[in-house]
Amino acid sequence: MDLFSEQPTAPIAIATGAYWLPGFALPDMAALWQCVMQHLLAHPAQCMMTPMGYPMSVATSSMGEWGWVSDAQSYGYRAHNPLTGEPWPAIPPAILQLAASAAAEAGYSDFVPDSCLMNSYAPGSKMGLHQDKDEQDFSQPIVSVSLGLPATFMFGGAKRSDKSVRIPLQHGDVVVWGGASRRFYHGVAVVKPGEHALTGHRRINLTLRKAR
Ligand SMILES: O=C(O)CCC(=O)C(=O)O
Ligand SMILES: [Mn+2]
Repeated sequence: MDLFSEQPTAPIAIATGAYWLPGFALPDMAALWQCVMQHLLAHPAQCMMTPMGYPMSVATSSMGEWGWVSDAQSYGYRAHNPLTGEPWPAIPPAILQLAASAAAEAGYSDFVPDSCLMNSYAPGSKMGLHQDKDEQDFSQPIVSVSLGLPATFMFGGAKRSDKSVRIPLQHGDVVVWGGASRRFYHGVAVVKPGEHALTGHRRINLTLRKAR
């Protein structure tokens, strides 16, 4: 398998304003992976605590002006890594460019995220259905990039009980949602055991958002 040079295919609408872009990140994968690896060396992903008192299933780290964090008191955007007290490092240009071009491909021009959450899924981890609603400006879309192990992304509607479509995300796929579906429920089913030639025994997701 060639890890870097496979070609993307056309966007697929999964809901109003929401698109699956299979393979969109593949042409930029070498630069992207370099950024991810470098970042995780300095800011390892950690399973943060939730205010409910449980560790999150997914390990997280952040880049950008605002990092998404959770602790025993609350969750939301913070300018500093709680583990080091340092500001989060800037989002590298290669990732900003990928986010802007994926957003444009889905019809959202001029997307400039100020937050890049890095989710690291070991086999057995998952993310339950939730809305992304800690941001101030819902006119901006969300760009979500998948690396490594495959996963089933569930994308529902405005209500938790709405039926979800199940998207079989692969390494290099991007999902973009905004407009009418900006606050739609979504989640990730339990990641199955496996090994990916680039990421090893994990799936990594980059979620780019405009937090403030
Ligand atoms: O891992 C994914 O594909 C989705 C992540 C997500 O929804 C989030 O971090 O809010
Ligand atoms: Mn989310």
